[in-house]
Amino acid sequence: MTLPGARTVLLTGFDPFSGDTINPSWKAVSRLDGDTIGGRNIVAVQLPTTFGGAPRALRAALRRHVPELVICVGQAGGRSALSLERVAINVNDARIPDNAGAQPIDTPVIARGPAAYFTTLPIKAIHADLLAAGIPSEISQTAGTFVCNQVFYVLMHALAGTRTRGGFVHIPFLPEQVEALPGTPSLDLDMVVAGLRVCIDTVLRTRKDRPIGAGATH
Ligand code: PCA
Repeated sequence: MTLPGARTVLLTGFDPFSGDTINPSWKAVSRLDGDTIGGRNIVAVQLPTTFGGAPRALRAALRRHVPELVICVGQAGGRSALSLERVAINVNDARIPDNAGAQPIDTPVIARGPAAYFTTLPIKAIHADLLAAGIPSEISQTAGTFVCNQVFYVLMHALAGTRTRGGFVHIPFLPEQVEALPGTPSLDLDMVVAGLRVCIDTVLRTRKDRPIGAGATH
């Protein structure tokens, strides 16, 4: 149920890429479309997994929904937890072609933009709340150099200097994607959706992040 006049939380997910037929990021965020969390309306928008199309679609969604909070979500096959991204970097370096066949190598996301942007989500508080809820979570120091990092960078560039908070969460494969990939981790869709609810709820309740150690030595 949408609340008339309530503020909006924008979630984005991607279409399938790299020959896959599903993308868990869209499956998860579309489940939350139309829900209310913390008195906010949740809107889910799908972005194409293309360097050319994703920034345009994201900017259009920001203009249309004027959100208070934005969480972009993408698949990170091989990871085993909700992966809370700390930093977006100003480089595209595609290991595989995107869905339009583009494969940029060492190009800036935004010419003359800063080298990087930090998330403005309280990722340590989210991490603690996810673990307390029994949902696997990790802090990630890199969102890669493919379309997800690009979208994360474009998001933070668009939000810079505004009061709207935003960030990026990578999620594992779903169990059905790893049936033929023994040893590859996966996470149930229900668990991912529950985790995204925790992310939103924690952001809305947290102004200043908690100083919880969750760094990496490499
Ligand atoms: N994951 C890719 C792009 C789309 C997606 O879901 C990435 O991590 O860049």
